[in-house]
Amino acid sequence: MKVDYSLYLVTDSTQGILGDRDLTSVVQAAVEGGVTVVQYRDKTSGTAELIRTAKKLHQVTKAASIPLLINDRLDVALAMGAEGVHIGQDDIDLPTARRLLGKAAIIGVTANSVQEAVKAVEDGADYLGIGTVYATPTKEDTKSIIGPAGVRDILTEIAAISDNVATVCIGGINASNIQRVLYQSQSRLNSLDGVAVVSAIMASSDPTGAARTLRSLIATQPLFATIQASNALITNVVKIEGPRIIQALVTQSPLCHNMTNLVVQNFAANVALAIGASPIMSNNGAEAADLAKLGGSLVVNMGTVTSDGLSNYLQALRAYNAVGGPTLFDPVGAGATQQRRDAVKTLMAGGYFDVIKGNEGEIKTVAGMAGAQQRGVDSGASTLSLEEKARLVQQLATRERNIVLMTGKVDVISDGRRTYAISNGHELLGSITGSGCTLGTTIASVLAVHRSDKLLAAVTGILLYEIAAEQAVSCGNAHGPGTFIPAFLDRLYHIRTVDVPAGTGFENAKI
Ligand code: 3NM
Ligand code: MG
Repeated sequence: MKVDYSLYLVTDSTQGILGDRDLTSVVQAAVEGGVTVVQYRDKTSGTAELIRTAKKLHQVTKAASIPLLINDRLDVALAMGAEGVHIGQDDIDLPTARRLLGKAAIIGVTANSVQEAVKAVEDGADYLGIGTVYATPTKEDTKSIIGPAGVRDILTEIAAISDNVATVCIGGINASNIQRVLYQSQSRLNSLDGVAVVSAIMASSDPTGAARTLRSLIATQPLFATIQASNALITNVVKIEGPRIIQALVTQSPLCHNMTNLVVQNFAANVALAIGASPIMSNNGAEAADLAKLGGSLVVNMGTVTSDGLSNYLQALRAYNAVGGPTLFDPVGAGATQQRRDAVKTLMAGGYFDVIKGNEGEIKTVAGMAGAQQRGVDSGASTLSLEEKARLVQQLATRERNIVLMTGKVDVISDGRRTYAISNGHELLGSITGSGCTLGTTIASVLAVHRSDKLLAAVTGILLYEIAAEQAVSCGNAHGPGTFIPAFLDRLYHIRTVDVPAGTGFENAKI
């Protein structure tokens, strides 16, 4: 039997989710919405009741020609003739289950780690339920939260040993994250066959509509997905294309929505104006959905985190993700406190960032490196060689399937395939406040007008910014931090008024 695993519904055994609704009619409604597999999972009912309910569910699934699988209870599956079972790591072992149920039965296994996955595949599992992706109130005794990157590690490993085991992921998946999880978990060799959910359908007051929405989200690419991952070399391309992209920035004047800290709000708005973008400084998540529709980009600068701020960031991030608006994350001082480390995790689990930009300490924290304790929001002493930086940045970009920029005397940027070091800029940028934050504003502004190759857009933003800093000093108007700021803003402003590409200074790109 060829099974379509794309939308796999697991029923819930607690009364909480179901309320006073009848299980069979909720499943019936979900099947009408396009669920492709049903697993009957019931940890509380007695055996006779389990068999009775399973028979009723089987009527529903048979009518729709989709399989019904029973969680854990082979006896129930055998008694009522289900198409198969799902077994957890603490349930009966797979070889025994296979011997009892026969070759034709569908047998799925929960896998929490690469080891569990490999073992299940070697033992002949038909599919794997990979999780827990995100913490979920539906199952509180989950072993470890592995995120989309953990799912991808498993997919990568099993691709080497089998090309016919199916895979679904489970845990905290819903309409707000399903596309991103599918996108970020995709490995070079394979991708998930589907997604398993409990509450996203079972807890909905409209299970048909919920299933239909999930099906259509599964069938389409998220809007933030790069249309085609580019392999174009940027080194020379950016010297010609960069100035053209800056021209587009000036012509289109895209909105650049900044959720940033009080210290840099004014400076960031001035930088955005100087380069031709239209800044809005708003930390209010409630208006993000309206702003996201205006076609611009979002900067989330975690300058000062409060729980209130965090939910505003999440609301905005989801709004921009929903319309495919470019998003940039500046995890300011990420490693300084536990609160900030938690905020990083919450934000990255809550939405997709096209670019993560930070100094060495911040990027180490985001990558989850041990010992990344920061003292303040400054990066502290550098401990990595350029080669180590490049490897870390490349790995993090691969993990998140986005672009990662580590700023410093030499900036290192990667989209996971292409990694570059850029050594433009001036040391006076290190003597003024907000220079890192406003680089984020600049990159996000460029991304708003150039999305087909986001790495090219980000490198263009860096060069625009850093070459302007060099010119501010070389034209003789900057004598220290005080005079540097106006001279820098003037150069940023000037760069858009010159002939393209001559006069932009992009020929001085050190990439
Ligand atoms: N198994 P929801 S997580 C049944 O990690 C189950 O193996 C999990 O529920 C695992 O879609 C889970 O409501 C519950 O988050 C998933
Ligand atoms: Mg189990």
